[in-house]
Amino acid sequence: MDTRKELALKFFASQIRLETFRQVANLGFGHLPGSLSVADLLAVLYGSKMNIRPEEPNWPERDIMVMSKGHAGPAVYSTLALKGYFPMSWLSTLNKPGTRLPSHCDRLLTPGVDMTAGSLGQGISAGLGLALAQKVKGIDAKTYIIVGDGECNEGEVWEAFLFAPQRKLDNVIVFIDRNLKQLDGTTAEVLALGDMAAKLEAFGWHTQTINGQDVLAISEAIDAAHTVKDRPSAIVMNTIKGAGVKELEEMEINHHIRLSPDMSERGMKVLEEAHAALAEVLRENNITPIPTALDRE
Ligand SMILES: Cc1ncc(C[n+]2csc(CCOP(=O)(O)OP(=O)(O)O)c2C)c(N)n1
Ligand SMILES: [Mg+2]
Repeated sequence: MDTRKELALKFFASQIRLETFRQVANLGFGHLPGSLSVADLLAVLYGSKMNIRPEEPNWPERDIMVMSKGHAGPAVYSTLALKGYFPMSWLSTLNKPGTRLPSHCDRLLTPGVDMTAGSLGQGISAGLGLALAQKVKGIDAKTYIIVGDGECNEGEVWEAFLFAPQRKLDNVIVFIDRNLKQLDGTTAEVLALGDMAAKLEAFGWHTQTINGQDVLAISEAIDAAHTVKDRPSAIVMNTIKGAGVKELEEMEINHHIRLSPDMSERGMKVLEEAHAALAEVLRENNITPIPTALDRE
């Protein structure tokens, strides 16, 4: 991938961060840090990899994305709104009565959400079922599944880790968001996972370990995974819970947070400045941003 594409993806990721922060700040509380750690991955998937039709969310031949750590809904909604699945104005309804954007992803409520999740462990299993269905139906498409590291404490996840190699699901990439934190502590304290890549390798997966905040590394790892035949791929992404907003990154317990008006203002300022700086780099280098719904507003 050339530098120009990388910068366009960085810009898209920063837009996703900004809209994600805005949604949660508007509500006043939510799973913001765990949403920010996957912003770069969502930017790469929806900005350059996935074969999708936002105007036809249920197109049978689409690539599928399952946010198994369903509490990262706000990051998914920002991405989907920017891609044009539904109006940007829905973002201000996050988790409010009557909303179509609940705190956790729900496929029956939100256009573009391929699988309901929130009860940790279930999304990966359901996602592998969707990937198997693609194979059975002869659909040449991919399934991307995003799993939390704390989520990997669920036994069901390990059942899924056994299932995918057995079925040779080479249309699947599972991303492990290795931000080292759980709900009320570090993953090491709660139930240590050890070397996830080595464990998955032993289970028969093709594995890679990357910096999950680096759009170039993410893009290259996905391309490498797509060359693998007859076995599923896992990408362990070393990430930071709260990535992009130092104040959130540095909070010790930062799973579900309450945002004071001051914190909201400080966070928005940081993200807006970062976004404006990237916009300037794009302008100076005559780089076309990834098209989003904001272009039409
Ligand atoms: C089956 C189940 N048990 C417990 C919870 C409560 N819970 C919600 S998020 C969370 C921690 C998840 O940690 P991780 O997967 O690492 O998420 P991230 O750090 O990416 O936010 C827990 C225990 C749940 N949603 N589902
Ligand atoms: Mg975690």
